[in-house]
Amino acid sequence: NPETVLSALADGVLTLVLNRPDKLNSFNEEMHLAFRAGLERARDDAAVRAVLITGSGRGFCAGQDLGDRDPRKGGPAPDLGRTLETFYNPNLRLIRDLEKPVVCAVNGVAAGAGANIALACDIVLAAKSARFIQAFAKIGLVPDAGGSWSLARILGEPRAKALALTAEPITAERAADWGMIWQALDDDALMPEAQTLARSLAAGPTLGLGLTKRLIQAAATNSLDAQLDMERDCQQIAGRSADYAEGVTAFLEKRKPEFRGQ
Ligand code: T3D
Repeated sequence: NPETVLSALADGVLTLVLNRPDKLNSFNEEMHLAFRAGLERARDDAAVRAVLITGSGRGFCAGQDLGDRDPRKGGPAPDLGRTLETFYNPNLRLIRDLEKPVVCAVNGVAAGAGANIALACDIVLAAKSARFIQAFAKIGLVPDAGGSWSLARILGEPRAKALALTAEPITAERAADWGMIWQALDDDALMPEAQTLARSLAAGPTLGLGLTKRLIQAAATNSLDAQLDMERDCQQIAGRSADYAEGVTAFLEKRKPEFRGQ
């Protein structure tokens, strides 16, 4: 069997490629676990300073492999609450909690949980030919993989409800116009741009970038007072980092900083 997630570390960037192209990279159990192993490596390996997630073939990810959910095979209805808790939710939490930037290059259709895994990443670039589909309503499910949370926060109720209730595809350009993603790019430009971005983030002040991610994510639920306290605490940590000392020294010496991620 080919590996369901290809993983390679270069220039501080751990690239994870969802790799079941004949099923539009939909998730089976093996792929969930391989994806988790990649995200855990990103968390645990200090040599990883940014992550780039993409898909192989013409799609990014079509969510859950519905072949594994075929009711015609008989047996009791699956406990999808359990499968979310066992397979999807740990991976979503790993992406959100990772104190390193996660770039997602959506190379083609992103449907169901595939769309929402993309939206959980920190910076999302998409090929202009890509589509985002909240496919759940087509099969009687509800948005998962954090989609009900992220869509409502990013888009507000009117657009979030319309996307989730109709399962209408939206283009990458519309997703960018609506603030769901950072940029829609010409198909040929997607991977070079995503790699350049990920490499530049990996060469950045990793500790400060991780704290920045933590702050922005906390802002949606914090009061201003709580957020000011949190900024104070994070800046205190960042201010003691070697990368801060290097950043200021490089500025004063009129040269490019060489951050080591510490
Ligand atoms: O179950 C749990 O644990 C709960 C969690 C659920 C999370 C979820 O993600 S639920 C939502 C599951 N996903 C979907 O409902 C999307 C299903 N796929 C589609 O609607 C379409 O494939 C797309 C709109 C994504 C793309 O359409 P198109 O026309 O570009 O491609 P296609 O021809 O439909 O698909 C190409 C192949 O991929 C095809 O196989 P074939 O006929 O060439 O052998 C198709 O069956 C396969 N494929 C696409 N999506 C899935 C899939 N196979 C299994 N599972 C899929 N999700």
